[in-house]
This record gives sequence, structure tokens and C-alpha cells, in this order.
Amino acid sequence: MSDTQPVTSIQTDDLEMRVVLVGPMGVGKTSLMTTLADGGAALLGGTRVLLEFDEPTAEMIRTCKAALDGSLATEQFQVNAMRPSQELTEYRYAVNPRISGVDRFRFPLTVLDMPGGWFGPSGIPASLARNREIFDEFLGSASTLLVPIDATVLMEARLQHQVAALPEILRIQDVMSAVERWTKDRRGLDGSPLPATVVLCPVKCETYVHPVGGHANPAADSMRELVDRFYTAALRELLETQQVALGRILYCPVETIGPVRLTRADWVERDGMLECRPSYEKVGGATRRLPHGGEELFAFLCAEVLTRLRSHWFEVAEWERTQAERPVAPPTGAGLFAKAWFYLVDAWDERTDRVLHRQQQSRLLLELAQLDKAVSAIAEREKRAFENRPDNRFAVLYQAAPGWM
Ligand SMILES: Nc1nc2c(ncn2[C@@H]2O[C@H](COP(=O)(O)OP(=O)(O)O)[C@@H](O)[C@H]2O)c(=O)[nH]1
Ligand SMILES: [Mg+2]
Repeated sequence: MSDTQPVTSIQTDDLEMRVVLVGPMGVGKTSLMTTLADGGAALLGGTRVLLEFDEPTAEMIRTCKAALDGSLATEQFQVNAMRPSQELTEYRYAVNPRISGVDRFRFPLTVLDMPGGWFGPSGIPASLARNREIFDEFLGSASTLLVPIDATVLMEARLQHQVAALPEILRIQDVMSAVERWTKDRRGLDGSPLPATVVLCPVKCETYVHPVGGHANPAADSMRELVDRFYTAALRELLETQQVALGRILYCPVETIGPVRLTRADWVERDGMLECRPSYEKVGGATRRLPHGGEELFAFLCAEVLTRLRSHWFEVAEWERTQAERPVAPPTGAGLFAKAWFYLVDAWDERTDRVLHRQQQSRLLLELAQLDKAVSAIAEREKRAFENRPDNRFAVLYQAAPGWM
């Protein structure tokens, strides 16, 4: 079967995962992107599924990894090793489950990283107005919004005036405005509504998560409660008051560095704004990053598009079946001569054509069975990550009723 066979109502262009990262400057957006790439590589290593990057994306990830690795290279962990970005950055990956040597099931995964300065007091500079248009255009066609949350700021605000300053420091109103605009503009390339998931990702959270394979950390419950109080509640309010449509809210803490622990958090006032300045120490003299959460986040992003991809190709296989089972008969109303001609000449072509459709259907069904095997690691990780069990790091915070769109 040719890869370009035009058969179904679903546009293959829709089989792309588009994700937008929103959050203030320095919250950890670019580090989160890098950890997502680490997670994809770890999850797909040892499977036949390829993770591909375009060259600029590979370069950006190399730079970011080098900066994060460098923050652990010195005796003290270096806070703020990364340079903030003023540019809108597009990360382009593709997930390619190569089956029988063909790229039929390859799908792009594109993440747009907004410059955090847009949420600052000065907003978007006029010189970047075009960037804003690109951002809005992309936002309308994204099916997922990733919201990194500075867990250290959230958890270390203990005094009343610090807690009161949290919405301003974390720019929660700006985040909610982006969610609102997104849910209202959201459409697929064929104009149909897209699934909409908000993923709340606490970052800088290593001190507050359940350690992998260790005892439960009571701080993990407090972090979850604070995320609920400041973010889930605001999202639910949007759902109720603005009638926005949302499919799911997920909770996915991500450690982009790993072996560091908070030693102190100083609160200082700068330009009339309260600021949290954390200090960390390395755990056990660590020199290598040990990120966590990137695999689960990657699995979730892929699982969503894989569902769409499977149903697209099952629909194609079904179309092939209907073509293979069409009756071989002359056109209705054909005269005697036309009928005779049909059975003598055309019928053979038609029969050959049906055999080809049957072969294409069988081949597709075989490939789909191989696809399921190839991506089983992704599907299993996604299912296990977000299931409801005690001391799970990850959670589904909200799930719309079936048929909500
Ligand atoms: N302790 C800790 N620091 C982090 C983590 N992720 C990011 N950072 C720090 O936060 C700084 C800003 O991160 P960056 O990804 O550039 O933020 P962005 O401006 O939102 O893109 C980096 O220099 C890192 O040192 C994390 O998981 N833990
Ligand atoms: Mg950045």
C-alpha cells in the first residue's frame, strides 16, 4: 500500500502532539523540556521505537544538559545555571515506531517554550509582537498545556505575608489567563475540538517528593495540597465560571536534577516584590543528574496521540476491507454488450483490485498488532504512572465526564 493513499476522514496532520509550556521566568520550563527528552530516551531505549530530534532541538537540549550537568560539577550546587531565554523556542521531536521498515506510524511531538518574561511586569516587548502571534496560533492547536510550578517557593512560604505573595510570585493569574485563552481557541487542523489536558508539574521539588524506592515523604502530601489549593482550585473555578472545556488535569512532579536537597530558603524584598532565594546541597557528593518524572510525562504525551494514531489506521484498514468486499458486478443499467464486456474484460481487473485491497487490509492489521507490541512500554508506563494508589507521585486530579467535548 502506498503511504499517501487518501482514505479516511481523519487528517494525518492531526496525528501530531502539540504542547505548550507556560510559566514565569526561571520557574524551570527549559529544564523540564530537557528532562522530557531524557525521559523519552530512557523509556524508548531498548524498544524498536526511535526518538528523533531536528538539529536545532538536539543542540538546545545539549546546551541545556551541559548547563544542568555543570551545576553539579562544582563542590556546591550552582543555582540558576541556565540563562533565561527571551525568544519563543520550538522543540521538535518525532516518535517513530518503525514497523516493517516503514514510517507510517511516525508522529511529531512539538513543544513550544514561551519566554517567561512575558509574564513579567513589562510584558511582551513591541519588537516581539510577531512572536506573540506565533504563540497564539500554536496555542489554539495544542492539545496539552504543561505548567511547571516552583515547588520550593510554594512549600517554603511559611509566614503569612509570604503565603499572601504566592499568587503574584508564581504569576498564577497569568497562567490561568493562558489556560482560558487556550481552552476557548482550541481546535484541530480540521477545525474539530482537540482533547485538552493541563499537566501541573511541580519542579524544584526533590525535597518534597516520595523518594524512588524509599520511605514515604510526608512533605509530598503537603505539596499536593498546596498545588490543589493554588492551581487546581483556580482551574476548577475557570471550569465553572468561564464554561471552559477541559478533559483532564494531571499532577506530575518532575525532578530535573535529582540528587540535591534544600538547605535554606531566604525571603528578600527586591523592587517592592518578595523573592524566595533557595540554597541547596548535593546529596552524597553527587556529580551526575538523576532526573525523575520525565519518563511518565513523555509516556502520557505519547499515549494520547497513539490512541488517535491507532484509530486512524484501524479506520484505514476498515476502508480497505469494504473495498475488498465490494461485489464484482457491471454498472447498474449497463446494456447487454456492456455487461458482456464487463465479465470478459473489466471483471478481472476489479477482482485483482479487490485482492490488493484485501492484502493491504491484512498487512495493516498485522502492522497494527506489531505497533501495539512496540509501544507497550509507553502504554504500560502511562497506565501505571497515573493509577490511583497510596504514595504515588503522580495523580489524575480531574477527569471530565465521558463525551464532554
Ligand atoms: N533545585 C532545582 N533547581 C532546578 C530544577 N529545575 C530547574 N532548576 C533551576 O532553575 C533554573 C531556571 O530553570 P530554567 O529551566 O532555565 O527556567 P525557565 O526560565 O522557566 O526556562 C535553572 O538554572 C536550574 O538551576 C529542579 O528540578 N531542581
Ligand atoms: Mg527557559
